Amino acid sequence: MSHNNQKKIAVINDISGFGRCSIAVELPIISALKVQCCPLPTAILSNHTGFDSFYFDDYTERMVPYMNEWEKIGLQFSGICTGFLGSERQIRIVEEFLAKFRTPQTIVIIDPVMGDNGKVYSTYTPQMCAEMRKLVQYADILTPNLTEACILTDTQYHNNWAKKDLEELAEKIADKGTKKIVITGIQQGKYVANYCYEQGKGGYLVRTMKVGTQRSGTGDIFTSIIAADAVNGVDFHESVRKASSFIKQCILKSMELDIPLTDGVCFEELLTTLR
Ligand code: PXL
Repeated sequence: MSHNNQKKIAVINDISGFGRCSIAVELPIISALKVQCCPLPTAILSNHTGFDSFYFDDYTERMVPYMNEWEKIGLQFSGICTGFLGSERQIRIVEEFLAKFRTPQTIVIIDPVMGDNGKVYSTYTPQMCAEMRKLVQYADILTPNLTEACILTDTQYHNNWAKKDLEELAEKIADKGTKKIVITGIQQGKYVANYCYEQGKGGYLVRTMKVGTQRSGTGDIFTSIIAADAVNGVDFHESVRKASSFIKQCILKSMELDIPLTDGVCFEELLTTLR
């Protein structure tokens, strides 16, 4: 008998009580893909920061004693997945977590949550961006959106990317050692594209027909599917296609139910179709 007989992913992210993002979507999505999800909270929010007002309770000081207990129990993780981080100190704690729990078999998935639509999030300082640039060096898989890919590489954000420019952007990130990268949310006319880059295989685009408007939390759904699939040994290309198509279905359902953009997507309606 062992705590480690089933695959587990540690997710280091915030808990937002409303708005369907971070741990609130990672738990159900990763579980639906038959992997045990173990959350380490970074902050507790009443609702995400995309609302005009929110209550924010920083969890930084509690993270170390929390993860020390996991070490005492002897937990081992097939995957470690990081998302929204609230301070420089927190990014360094994530590095400590990796030092304690990462094994040669562990897949580290980093979603460098820093901004969107060409802008850095209001809670993100230049020092945090610098610290995040260090953290991404530990990633086996990195899932930045286009804004974050630009921040990570000091590249000017714009909306008109040729494939060879995307390749250059991904290669700059891959130079730091990341094996697989998917740059999400690239607007291409009627399509929204993801640029995928796999070391040894090169780059390719996965495009889906654009539906509705961008909604919060979709990046967290995307990364959860990529993370669970990675520890399940699913091919990266197939996993990116699956995640994009699932999100598209979720957006369509959210439009049908007339859900506000801030509230994320009503993935619950489709969760049983995910496999
Ligand atoms: O989905 C990214 C995200 C996660 N967590 C919090 C956020 C956001 C994006 O706004 O505010 C608290």
